[in-house]
Amino acid sequence: MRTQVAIIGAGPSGLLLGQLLTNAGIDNVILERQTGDYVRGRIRAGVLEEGMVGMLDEAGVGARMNRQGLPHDGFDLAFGWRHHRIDLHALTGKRVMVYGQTEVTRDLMDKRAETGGVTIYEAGNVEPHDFGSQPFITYEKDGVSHRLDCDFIAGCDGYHGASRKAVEGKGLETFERVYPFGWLGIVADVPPVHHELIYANHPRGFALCSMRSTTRSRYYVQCPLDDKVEAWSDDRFWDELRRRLPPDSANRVTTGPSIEKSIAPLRSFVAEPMRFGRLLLVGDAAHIVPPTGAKGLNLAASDVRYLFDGLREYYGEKSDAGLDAYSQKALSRVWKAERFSWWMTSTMHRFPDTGAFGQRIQEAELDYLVHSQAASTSLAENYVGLPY
Ligand code: RFL
Ligand code: PHB
Repeated sequence: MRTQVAIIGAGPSGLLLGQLLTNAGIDNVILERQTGDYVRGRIRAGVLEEGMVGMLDEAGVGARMNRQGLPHDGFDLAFGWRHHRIDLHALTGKRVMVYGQTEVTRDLMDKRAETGGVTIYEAGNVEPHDFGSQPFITYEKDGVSHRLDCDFIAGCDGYHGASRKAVEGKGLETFERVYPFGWLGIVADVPPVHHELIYANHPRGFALCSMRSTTRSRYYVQCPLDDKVEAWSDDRFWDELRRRLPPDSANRVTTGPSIEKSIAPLRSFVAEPMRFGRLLLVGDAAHIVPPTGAKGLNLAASDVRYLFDGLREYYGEKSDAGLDAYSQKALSRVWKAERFSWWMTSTMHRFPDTGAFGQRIQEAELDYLVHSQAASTSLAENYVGLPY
C-alpha cells in the first residue's frame, strides 16, 4: 500500500491532521494501535483555545462544538478561603471553549468515516523505517505483516508511541520534570458547582472544578502518586474536594455517583528536534505538560497547524520551507506553554517541601496576581493561548 502522508496514532493530533489533509486533497492513512471504540471512549482534556476551535471549524468538524460547547469568558482562582475571577475576555479579548476531548475525537472520527479517510485500527508492532530517504512503515494486522510506503510519516502516537522510540539515539535530546503527585479525576452527572472553572490552591493540595456540560461535572484533586483509585470511594472524593474549596463553593457542590475515576501522573517533557528527515513528531509524542494550564491538547493542535501548512506548501508549491521551519516554530510555542504549565503547577500545588513558608509564598503570589492588571493579563494571555 502507498499513501502520501502516513499518520501513526488516531488521537486528536492524528485525526485533525488527517482531516485537514483529506480536505486539501492530500492522501493519508492512519495506523492506530487500539480499537475504534477504545479511542472513542477515552476521557481527557476539556478546554480548547480559540486557535484550536478555529482549526476544528476549518477541518469542517466544528458544528456540534459550536452548538454544545460552552464558551467561557473567565475562571476563578480560589485561595485563602476566597474566590478571585480572572476575566479572560476583558484582559485579552479572547475566550476559551469548554468541550471535551472525547467529543472532539468523536466529531473527527465521524467526519473521517463520512469523507472516506482510511484508518487501520488494531495495527500492531507499528514501526517507521528509512525516514531519511524513502520512508515506509511496517505493521501487523490480524496476524499478517503489512508495509505502507509514503512520502512522510507523522508521528502522532502520544507519549508511549513508536515514533519517538524510532529516533532515540539519532540526535534526539529530551528534557523532563516529573512531579511528586498526581491528579485524581472524576466525572459525575451532576450540575457543576460554578458556571466557570475553579482552580483552588489549598494547604491540603490543589483542586479543580471543571465540567463537560451544564449537567456533567469534571473534578480533580491532587493526590499522592502511589495512591490507588480503589482507595478513593466517591464519598471520600467529595469530602476531600469540599475541604479544598472556599466554604461558599463547598456548600454548593452537588454530589452523585462517579461515572469515571482515575489517577493521572503529572509530567513536563520535551523532545528536540521534532523533525528527523521525513518523520515528524506531533503532539504528546514530542511533549507533555502537566494539565494545570490546560495546554496539552491545544499544543497538539498548534503542532498540526504548523505541520499541515508545511505539507500543503510542499505538495501545492513544491516548497520545503514550511517543513524545514516546522521543528523550530513548533518548539518555540511548546516551550512557552511548558513554562506556563510548570509555573501554574508550581503555584497551585502542595509539594513535599512547600511547608508553611511555601504556602504563604504561594498565597502572596496569587494575591499579587489577582490584584495586578499586568500579572493577571500575563496569566490570561497564556491561558487563552499564545498566537500561532
Ligand atoms: P494521544 O491523545 O495520546 O493519541 C495518541 C494515539 O496514538 C495511539 N498509539 C499508537 N498507534 C499505533 N502504534 C503505536 N505504537 C501507538 N502508540 C500509541 C494511541 O492509542 C492514541 O490513540 O496524543 P495526541 O493526539 O498528541 O493528543 C494529545 C492530548 O491527548 C493530550 O495532550 C491531552 O489530553 C492533555 N490534557 C489536556 N490538554 C488540554 O489541552 N486541555 C486540558 O484541559 C487537558 N486536560 C489532559 C487533561 C490530559 C489528561 N491525562 C489523562 C493525561 C487532563 C488529563 C487528566
Ligand atoms: C478538564 O476539564 O478536564 C480540565 C480543565 C482544565 C484543566 C485541566 C483539565 O486545566
